[in-house]
Amino acid sequence: MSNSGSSASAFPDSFVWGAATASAQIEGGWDEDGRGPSIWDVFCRREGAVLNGDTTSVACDFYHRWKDDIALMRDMGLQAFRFSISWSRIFPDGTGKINQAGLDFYSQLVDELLANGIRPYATLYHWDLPQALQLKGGWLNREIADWFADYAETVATCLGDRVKDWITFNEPQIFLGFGYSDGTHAPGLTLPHEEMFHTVHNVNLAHGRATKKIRSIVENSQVGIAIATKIGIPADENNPEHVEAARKATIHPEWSEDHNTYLNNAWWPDPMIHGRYPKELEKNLPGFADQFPASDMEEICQPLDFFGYNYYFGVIVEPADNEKGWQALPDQPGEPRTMIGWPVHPSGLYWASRFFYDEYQLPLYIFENGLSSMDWVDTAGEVKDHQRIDFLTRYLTQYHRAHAEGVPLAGYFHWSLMDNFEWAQGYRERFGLIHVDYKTLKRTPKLSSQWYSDVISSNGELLSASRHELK
Ligand code: PNW
Repeated sequence: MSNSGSSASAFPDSFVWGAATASAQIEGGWDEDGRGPSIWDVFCRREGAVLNGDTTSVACDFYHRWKDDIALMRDMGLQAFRFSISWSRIFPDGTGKINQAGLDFYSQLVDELLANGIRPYATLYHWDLPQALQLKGGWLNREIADWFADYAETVATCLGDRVKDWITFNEPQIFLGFGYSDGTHAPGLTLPHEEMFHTVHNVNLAHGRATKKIRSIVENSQVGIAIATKIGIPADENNPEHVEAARKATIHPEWSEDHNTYLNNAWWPDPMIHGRYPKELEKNLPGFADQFPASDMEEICQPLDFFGYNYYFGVIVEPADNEKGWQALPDQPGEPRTMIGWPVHPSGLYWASRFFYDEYQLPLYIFENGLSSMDWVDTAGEVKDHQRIDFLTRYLTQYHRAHAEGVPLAGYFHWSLMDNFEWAQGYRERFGLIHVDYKTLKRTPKLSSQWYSDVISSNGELLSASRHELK
């Protein structure tokens, strides 16, 4: 297959290099300029909900420091910045009256990004639902599809002349699976499957209606999603049966009694892109999908421009003589793990890209990839995060492998631009290219940000210089 990059070791010419963040994780300013509370502002004040009682109140103070942070992005040579919009900054009550100061904040942010040559990618929903809407049932209430579409319309009308790249939802798997099923994320609910699938369906409907609005308002829009992933990685990649077992583990949902049911990839993209739910829904909740008007699926299934996914680690699998046709291999003693405890699985980026492209036939973006590491400012005043550089070298090399085999790759966004509020883990985990001292809010670009800058300016060619035994 052809390789459209300028050289065999580069990424495609049109490839976009960026870094990602989310409003609740970086902004702070939680009650400033008319903003209403989100479910995370409420949840983090609940005793025992977040490690050390950490809160979203100040976070990285991006709400006040965004200009300086954009200067750091420019110095790093970032081509794109993925940020999310805080719904309750725009609609303090979730619906109804618009808070102009909230719109102005994002409008100025976008202007400053563009003035610095950085392409804005806006995520409409990265988990911080207005608390006022939670009190009306949140994602359980079918009306949320219209609330979300109205919010999307307002934001697209304000920013759409300058923002062309739109992501409706970030990781429905996690905000529903953790937030509504196992209760470890906001709003902390533990609903049974019969109720959970209403939240699944309402997110899908909200996505469809918002996508239609964005397309009608924004000229030359690019719209898609960013899903979380559970990726099957073949134990023996030279064995085609292992590859097929891994494909099944990646594409077909598993059903279990707990929130793991929602970690599967297909519940959202199957209806959004194929216009149908996976057959496992009918099998486990017979008749569930029939209760909705047939027109729902037409609304959900809108043309999309890209398939975005976030990847951190996968599951190593082999074929098995069971109903699903595969089984996971046990953890290996002493296998590499990041600070948060996740294993290091670079080749999942290659397999995910292949499997998702085969299944959904859309150009791919990685909207998040990275690690939390044991980063601190050393006695020389620097953060020498060699492990991040090694981790990213391995993962990006596997992403490039998919490109070399002809899978259309649109871009890569590092998670995250800077250390930030890692949800229930509070500020303990550091995922950034830039270190943040939460006492002083001082930023220190880590060694990896210089390295990433060189990767970007060489369009990935730099990676091949250190490519050895990278699997
Ligand atoms: C993503 N898992 O969450 C989110 O999109 C980010 O906001 C977050 O900071 C980042 O990844 C790092 O956690 C995830 O358990 C949460 O596999 C949990 C999982 C994956 C992603």
